[in-house]
Amino acid sequence: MESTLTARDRVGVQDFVLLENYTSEAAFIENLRRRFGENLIYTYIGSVLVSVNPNKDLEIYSKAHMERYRGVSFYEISPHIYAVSDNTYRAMRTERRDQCILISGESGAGKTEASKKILQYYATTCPVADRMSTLRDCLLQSNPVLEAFGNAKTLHNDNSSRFGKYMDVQFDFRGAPIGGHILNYLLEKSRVVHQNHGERNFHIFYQLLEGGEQDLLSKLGLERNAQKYQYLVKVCVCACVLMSCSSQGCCPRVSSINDKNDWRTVRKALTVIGFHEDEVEDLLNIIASVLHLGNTQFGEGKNGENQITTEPQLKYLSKMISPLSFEQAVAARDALAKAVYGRAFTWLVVKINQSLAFKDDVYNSSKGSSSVIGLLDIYGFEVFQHNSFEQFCINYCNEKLQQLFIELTLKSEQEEYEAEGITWEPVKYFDNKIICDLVEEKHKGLISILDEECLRPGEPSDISFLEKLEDTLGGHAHFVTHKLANAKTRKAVSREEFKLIHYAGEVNYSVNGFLDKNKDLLYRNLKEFDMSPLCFPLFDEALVRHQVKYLGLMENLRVRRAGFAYRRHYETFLQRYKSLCPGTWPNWQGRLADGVATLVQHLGYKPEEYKLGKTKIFIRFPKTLFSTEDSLEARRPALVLTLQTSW
Ligand code: AOV
Ligand code: MG
Repeated sequence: MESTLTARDRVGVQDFVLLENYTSEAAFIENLRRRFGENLIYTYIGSVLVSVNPNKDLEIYSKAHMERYRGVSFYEISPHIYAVSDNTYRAMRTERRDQCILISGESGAGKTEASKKILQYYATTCPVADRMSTLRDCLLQSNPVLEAFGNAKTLHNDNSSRFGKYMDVQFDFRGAPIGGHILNYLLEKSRVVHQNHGERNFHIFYQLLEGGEQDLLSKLGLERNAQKYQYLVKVCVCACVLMSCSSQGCCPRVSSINDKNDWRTVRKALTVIGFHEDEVEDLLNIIASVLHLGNTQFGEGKNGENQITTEPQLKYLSKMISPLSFEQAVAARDALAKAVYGRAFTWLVVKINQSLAFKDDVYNSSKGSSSVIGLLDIYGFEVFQHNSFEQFCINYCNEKLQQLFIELTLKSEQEEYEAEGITWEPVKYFDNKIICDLVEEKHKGLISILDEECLRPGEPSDISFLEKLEDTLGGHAHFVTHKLANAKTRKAVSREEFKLIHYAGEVNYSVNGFLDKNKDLLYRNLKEFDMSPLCFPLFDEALVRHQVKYLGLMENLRVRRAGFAYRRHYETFLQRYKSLCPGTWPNWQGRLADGVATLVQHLGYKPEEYKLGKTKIFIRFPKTLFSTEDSLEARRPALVLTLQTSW
């Protein structure tokens, strides 16, 4: 007994639902800390996986680990991202419904790593459909390529995603991956021409310069020295001066990044995905042209007009982006660099999607019977010293994701109990809809006001936009500006900023550049989601407490603790398990609810283990359903087919 207690004291509980003092935030954090101290980075809250970033390699992702989680019930084995992956996969197969894994957390918390682990799990453990083995490699190799072009070092994360990614993996009727599709959201293009001090441009620039063969660099007119390129190191004299940022990134070398090795990985990955040599050449030409563009400088001509004064750049630019005239390049160098890079990124995603696409001419038999697992990995909530339009978009995106999380785990859960007539003590939680509305409401939300200001005739400016915001949103509990603040808080917001009180904390946004940056954007709505791994960075108690609070984990736990792990429509439940009870087998003739009551009585369910609603049965503990599943499994005869041969 004593040793059991000691072990439990040491490693904590693997599901917060089992926490004795489940309403105490201190107990919640203590449990996380104990587990983290034992390198146990994963803990459940019911079907939600909470993950704490270890920031070191733990040996828990081997093929042997994957095998351990295959086909094993969620609660029989310690929590892991593989358990979520496997559970989602099995749900897709048994329920024949599309599934989605939603990953949320602050910048640097481990979302992208989690999404890669999930993909690796499927690539390793799923059966391989006929002639589809290359798809597996394409799925895996799409990551280093997209990260090279879409990730960068920021102050929060050396490999920060600067675009949102939603990936669908399509499976055939046997559960083999047969196709994939990537949707990319809002690449942070401004990074091409400007990075804050201590940050870098997209990885690919440094990879090419560090790892590219000498012949290749010569052909592209590049030198193997990042310091030579303004977009990688220049002293910044543009709008960011207003944000008191005195210099560009200035950190080509980062100890955690090996650009030379990464270059080799990316080069190989491009080939595996199916890029032809000439396509790779085109892509690298574009990357080089962006660097040349950055070095293009302007000088005054004889008649006072601006002229490009850097001839070598002109030579390469004219070769590489021939459809564009020099005049256009001169007029909008940075805008051009961003547009060129943005288009190259879009083209890259299109190409990857072509190689991942389900080719029904190759594999016709699964047509119409496939299912999909979606994987959402966005850029995490971020707060820098200076936040601009990019952070506004990123944080709004996280705000929406949080709303979805609330919707799935708190709101819909409680609404369902109510609709089914299950007795229930509602759990209060903070609904961030009020902040989403502040940003997105038609006509009076922040985005509408911004769009209107962009289209308004006359001379709209970032400051006139700020004034419109003050007129329309003044008085809103989550919106503050210098003018609107009281004497005590005024200092905390400058005259060119507005402050949003997000679910995850307060952020000051500088309006400088908002109008220009808004002009080339596209928003997309997110789709339905299901299971939810959440992630935290490094064990800093204050940081962890902050995230536990804003992610609503305590409320989530309370709902889970009081709630029911599983629910099934009477018909589905009866259909699946009726063979386990002579009273319901082969066909139940009466009311479905009575059939289910007969069945669970025969199975020996105790009254506290379940409740019967209007249309569904609610089962409190997963182990109850698992033991029923086990009984079903035990009844299934093993099938052995023998063939007679005549020779
Ligand atoms: P993010 O995706 O959540 O941030 P990442 O997944 O890129 O964060 O993780 C940041 C870094 O933390 C990684 O580069 C790893 O070094 C480390 N890390 C994360 N998860 C693990 C793990 N399970 N084991 C070991 N190290 C890990 V951002 O994209 O910035 O929002 O925009
Ligand atoms: Mg990421």
